[in-house]
Amino acid sequence: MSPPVTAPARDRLRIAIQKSGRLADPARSLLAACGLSWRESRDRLFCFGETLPIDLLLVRDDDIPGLIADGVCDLGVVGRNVLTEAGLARSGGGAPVFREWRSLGFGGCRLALAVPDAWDWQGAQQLAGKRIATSYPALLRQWLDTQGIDANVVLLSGSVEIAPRLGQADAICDLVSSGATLVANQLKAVETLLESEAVLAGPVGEFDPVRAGLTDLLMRRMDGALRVRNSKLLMFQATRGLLPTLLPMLPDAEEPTVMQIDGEDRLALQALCHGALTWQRLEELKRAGARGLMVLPIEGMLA
Ligand code: PRT
Ligand code: ZN
Repeated sequence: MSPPVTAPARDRLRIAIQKSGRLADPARSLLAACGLSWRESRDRLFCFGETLPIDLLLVRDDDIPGLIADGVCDLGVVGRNVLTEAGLARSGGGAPVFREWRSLGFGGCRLALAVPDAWDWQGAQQLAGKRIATSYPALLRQWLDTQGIDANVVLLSGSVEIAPRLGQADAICDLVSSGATLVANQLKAVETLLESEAVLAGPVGEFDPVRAGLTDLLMRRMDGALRVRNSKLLMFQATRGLLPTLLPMLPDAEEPTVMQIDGEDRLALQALCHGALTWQRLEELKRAGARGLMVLPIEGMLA
């Protein structure tokens, strides 16, 4: 029996992100918010980690699952749509190949089945014997199987939405975010196959101790960065009697820190708010008796 193949021990972690495209900037900003900084190679394909031994490889998003599966990269920021399609294609529906470490909250879209506006959609059985154009053949075949439908999958690498007008297909299965592309092509979404967003992905297997330690550190920082991304610290003063009115008005707030001032019932409060602290909300709080309202940005958080 041949020995198991394991990735060679490396003392640096390597993360693949999209070089350019929808996920490139948000992926970099998130990693920078985790305290990483890099020195870029001249060809702008490799970024050497300076603050931590965590390097970036800048590639096409479609290449990221393969780079992870082959052990060239340890982690990658990629759309769930791309990761799931590649996972199904590699595993044939068997044991999973990839692990989603975190959902990252950007790059949101859905993989949808769309048909011409003129169709009176009654359900999936209408697709029997029809041609469906897609760049996601494995996800589409899996969905068709669960529906018990025999249809022809037409593989296209781009411009899927014009396939029905060109007579290449009867329906399509493609990513939708605002829906404007479907409308422009006289199509309508009728089924959702997958809800997607950018994820931090890795292999299902374990890392060696050094990379496992770096991954743990990165996850802790990323959880903090994801948590505070849209959060603000609200500071204000109020009398104790007003708390039952004021606290429910705080947008998606954590339990506030309350400090007594003046030895009386006058309090200073600070609350971490995850919801939007609009001018309107601040004015409402002031009308309800809050004083000295101050909103502060949050740089980082470690639970
Ligand atoms: O060069 P590279 O291969 O790296 O980039 P790419 O052109 O393949 O990818 P890119 O940057 O377009 O998308 C990267 C990832 O962003 C995708 O894999 C998704 O996870 C995510 N994402 C989010 C989207 C969309 N929203 C999206 N709307 N990817 C593509 N679209 C396309 C869709 O294919 C369709 O053509 O936008 C059109 C529909 O948009 P609406 O707003 O009209 O519905
Ligand atoms: Zn791509």
